[in-house]
Amino acid sequence: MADSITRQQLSQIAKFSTLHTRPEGHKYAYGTAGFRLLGSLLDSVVFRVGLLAALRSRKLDGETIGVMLTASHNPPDDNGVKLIDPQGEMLEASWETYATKFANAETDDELTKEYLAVAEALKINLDSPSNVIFARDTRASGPALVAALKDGLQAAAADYADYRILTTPQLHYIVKCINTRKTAAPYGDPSEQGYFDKLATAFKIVTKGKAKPPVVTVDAANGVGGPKIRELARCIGSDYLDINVVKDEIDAVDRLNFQCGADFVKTQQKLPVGLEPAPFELYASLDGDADRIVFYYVDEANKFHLLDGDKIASLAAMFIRDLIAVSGVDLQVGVVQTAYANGSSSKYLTDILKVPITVTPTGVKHLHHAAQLFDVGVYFEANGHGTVLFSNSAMKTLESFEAQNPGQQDAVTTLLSLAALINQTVGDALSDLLLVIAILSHKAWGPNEWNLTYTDLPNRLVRVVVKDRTAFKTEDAERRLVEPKGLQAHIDALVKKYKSGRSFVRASGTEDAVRVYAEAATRLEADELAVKVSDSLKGL
Ligand code: 16G
Ligand code: MG
Repeated sequence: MADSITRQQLSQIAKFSTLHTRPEGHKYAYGTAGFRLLGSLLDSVVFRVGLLAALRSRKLDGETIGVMLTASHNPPDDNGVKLIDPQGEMLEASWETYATKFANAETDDELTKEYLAVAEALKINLDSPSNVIFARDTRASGPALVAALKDGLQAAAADYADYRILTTPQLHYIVKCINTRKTAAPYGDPSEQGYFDKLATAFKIVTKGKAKPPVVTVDAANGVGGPKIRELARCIGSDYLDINVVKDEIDAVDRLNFQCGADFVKTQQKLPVGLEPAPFELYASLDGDADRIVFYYVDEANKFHLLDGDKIASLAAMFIRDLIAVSGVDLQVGVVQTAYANGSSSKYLTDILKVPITVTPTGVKHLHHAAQLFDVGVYFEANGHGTVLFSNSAMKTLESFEAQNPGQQDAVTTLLSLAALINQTVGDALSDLLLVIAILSHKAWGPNEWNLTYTDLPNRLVRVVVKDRTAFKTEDAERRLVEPKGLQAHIDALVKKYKSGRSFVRASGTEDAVRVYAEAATRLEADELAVKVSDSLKGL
């Protein structure tokens, strides 16, 4: 390692670090969603993430790494930061430990030591190129955190580019575009306009000659998704897409995710406050960084019906399965779910669509990796985060397929355009919105017809505070408890008493609590089962 370069970098890091001191006594952890907490506690963390991003790029021969500043669906005062790997995927898990170590280094001296230790352990040449790009959502704490990030990148001598305000999936897209630019399969133009154009072009091809898509009203959670959806709609044109955007006050910073947005609608199972829906029209809500979406509508009695991630996955799997059948290509579509997937959706996929299902633990990275094992892998968490992945070999099969008739050709063209329409890096509310609208247009369906594909079992989710959530150990993709001993047998006995009953308990990965999920044939029974299982945790 060139010693003078190393010394110079370490002294720069020490110097800049004094401008971004770590608040005393706070323990940071890089979790499934990166670092996420009050924006006012993140300055030193973001500075240090800049250092880590620089190292990560150097470790990967100068490939571009992304850094996204966002706290997604959290309240306005929170913020967060996460790293994006070169193919637009989430940071490799082994690096989460380094991120946590960097964030918790007590002194400047300890920080430079950690930096050097990682460089040495992974044989990283500190004199080699490093490329980082970053963006932020609309939160008030964003600009100051960008300044901290730039200091970190500068201290570590990385080249960087500021993409300003983007949705999280847009940044994932741009990272992948940059890193595939000179390969045989470039992902797209590495710019926001490139992103809009790619989606707009694909949407127009997929919906060509089909029924006029249903009008959709989108609640943008007063976040970054609002202006981006308008821009996207402008690129598509009003002849192809009829869209209203509401809850798009990005300047009213305290309204972000407040009484609206995907998380509010999904967890409260009700409309965003102030929305007055027309019966049987389609509505959707995004979260604060536009990587989640749920749909809904009201019927003639003004009853609310939620079309969540399970419903999106089922719709997409059905559509893609049918296209594959018509085209005659030899590809298999599969669906990845978690334990939270409604039992009716799993039954519909298995018994009616005859599509294979894999169940993984909660958390996007688990679903994403499992989906990569199918030719076409559909994954959605019930909360509305998800996408559809086309494997490289599936793309090759489709691209080289010689259709025997116009029907087959049509189906293959639609499948290829879907692969362009659907963000291949991460769940993307804008791309998922277009996917759903395109499918509804093909089927000439409104939200009610979509909802009728299967009926959700009533379900209840309960948060229970326990003495030690780490005492709750699970197996079988979190569906069964191994410890505390004996508890699973007790749950099994309770579940048996309910028609279509199912219940599981798992420790939350984001809060100090455990979660109880229960579903059963009727609302009353689902609630009762949830209460009984929760009661059995008393004293634990
Ligand atoms: C994180 C996960 C999300 C999961 C949630 C579960 C990512 C990017 N996010 O937000 O997928 O649904 O945790 O939270 O993986 P819980 O463990 O508290 O139930
Ligand atoms: Mg989000």
